[in-house]
Amino acid sequence: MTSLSNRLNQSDVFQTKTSLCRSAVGKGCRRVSCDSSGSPDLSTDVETRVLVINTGGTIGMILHDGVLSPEPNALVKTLRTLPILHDEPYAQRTKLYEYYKSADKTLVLPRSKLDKRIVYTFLEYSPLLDSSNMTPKDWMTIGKDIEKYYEEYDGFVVLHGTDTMAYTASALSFMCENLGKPVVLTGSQVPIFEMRSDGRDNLLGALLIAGQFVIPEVCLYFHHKLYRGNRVTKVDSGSFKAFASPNLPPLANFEVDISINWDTVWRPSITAKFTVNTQMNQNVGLLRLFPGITTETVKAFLTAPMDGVILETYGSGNAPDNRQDLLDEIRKATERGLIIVNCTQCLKGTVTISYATGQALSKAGVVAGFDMTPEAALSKLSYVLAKQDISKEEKRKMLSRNLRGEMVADLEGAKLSLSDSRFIQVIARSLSIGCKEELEAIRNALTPALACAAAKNGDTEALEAIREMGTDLSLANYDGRTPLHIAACEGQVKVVQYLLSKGATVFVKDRFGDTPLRNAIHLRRKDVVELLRKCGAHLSPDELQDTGTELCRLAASGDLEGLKIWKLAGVDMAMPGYDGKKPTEVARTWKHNEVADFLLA
Ligand code: ASN
Repeated sequence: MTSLSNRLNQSDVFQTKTSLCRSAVGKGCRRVSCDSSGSPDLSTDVETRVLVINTGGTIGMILHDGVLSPEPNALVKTLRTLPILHDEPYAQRTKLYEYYKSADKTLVLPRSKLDKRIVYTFLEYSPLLDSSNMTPKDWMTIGKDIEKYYEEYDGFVVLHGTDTMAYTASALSFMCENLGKPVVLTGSQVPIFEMRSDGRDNLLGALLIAGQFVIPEVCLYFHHKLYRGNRVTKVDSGSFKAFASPNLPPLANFEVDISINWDTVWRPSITAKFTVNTQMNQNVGLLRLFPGITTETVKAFLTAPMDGVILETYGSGNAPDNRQDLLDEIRKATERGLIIVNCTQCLKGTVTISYATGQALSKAGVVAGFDMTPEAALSKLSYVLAKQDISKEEKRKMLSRNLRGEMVADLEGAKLSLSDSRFIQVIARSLSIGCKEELEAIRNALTPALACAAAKNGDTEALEAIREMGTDLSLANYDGRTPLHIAACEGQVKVVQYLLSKGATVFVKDRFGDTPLRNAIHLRRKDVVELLRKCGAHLSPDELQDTGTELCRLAASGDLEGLKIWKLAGVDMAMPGYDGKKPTEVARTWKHNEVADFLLA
């Protein structure tokens, strides 16, 4: 690793490297080594990058004539003056602004407990919106920006008003298909410019998540808790604790320590690249039942252009079964092809068919929405209905399936509990351990090491047994290396395939800053590189730092096979080396014409 002082002395090398890092909302990431006085190599800060998309909301509002409204270009200026949210001495010492070329939009947090430096860059929308003014078009803009900058950042924070944040979070969770990085929505109840504001804490928490933990979900961070985005609802307009997630415990709690509930983190179970699907059907609506609702109201609501309706019912999904008029309207609508999803009006709980009143709706063709929030149900309906290539019946099936952890369907939840695991029981017995917390502690201590060993040996059966204990197969060992790192190094293709199909994250970096893809490239595991790429793996800007030089080295030695692997990994083969020369030029100089032709092709 190059020390900062070395790098600064070699200004030409520095220039070459900065050319990797483009302007405004830009590319690039560094590893910087220096202590607070600027001496080299006493400690190492790994920088991670977060893109902060500012859409508006109270967090950046200012009082004008007695009312709050969003203030353009104010947030970054204020944050720059707050040491807890920006370390200006570090920025100066490490020439941060020269490196990222976006001085006016880039800030850096003080070093975190995990020795990370989170460098964050703002992308501010214009106009900034109160979230009450937001529409699906704004969700699409956010989704598209996440897609556009996906490879340049380790995570994303979306600053948003609280009023409709639960809708945006739900919609983004469906739009983002095969998400592999954290997207964290946050905002505040009081503007960040005021003395007593929750905005500073909320922004800091969201940045710490997005910059340090590979939680591949659209989440919402508020008042010391990280929630799954499609599980939240705004419950209090006058409290800092504005959100609740009634049917799912938080993904993380920020107390003295940050504790992540890894078992709850949602992971996609198919191997495909990240994409953003912005097609949403807007002919959807929410109809809340109430005693005495008239047939005319129901009929009017269920007519064209409506394509789908969330019916908010009583208790565990009940509607009056003594109102044949209502049930007839509902049945006629579903027979016409309208999709109706049953969600409960209760804040907590699920739709079941334990009552005759609930069964009446399912007989009328209504799909059970189980424990979805109305916000999640509405955006899921909008997302599913917009799909062009599937039939009505498939859409109905899709709606009753869990797509992004938005619900627990009745047949799910068959997961083995920790106490069902024979393996853990044997260990627990020999250690005379009985209580749940102690069992969990053993599991957490043992399983990462066991899973890594199984990955090395190509033992997918053992991995499956470990997974059945309820263990997250993305957990890392003492070196921050996950089973996927190990399998990638060893070229265990079957294991890689298995892990990816179980949602193992491709973006986790070990303590040397390396992803499984980087490991596979170095050890020339062609099949593994291919598989990882299929899942959307890419080298981070940090990992790409010295790639040009590596390509030139391979070109100089005529190592065609080595170069092919880098190409397979999606790397730009024209990246210059430390001296600005491109690999093709180097290959020609050394008369490796076949290599030069390959590089040009
Ligand atoms: N009206 C604001 C908004 O949703 C409320 C807030 O952010 N606290 O934009």
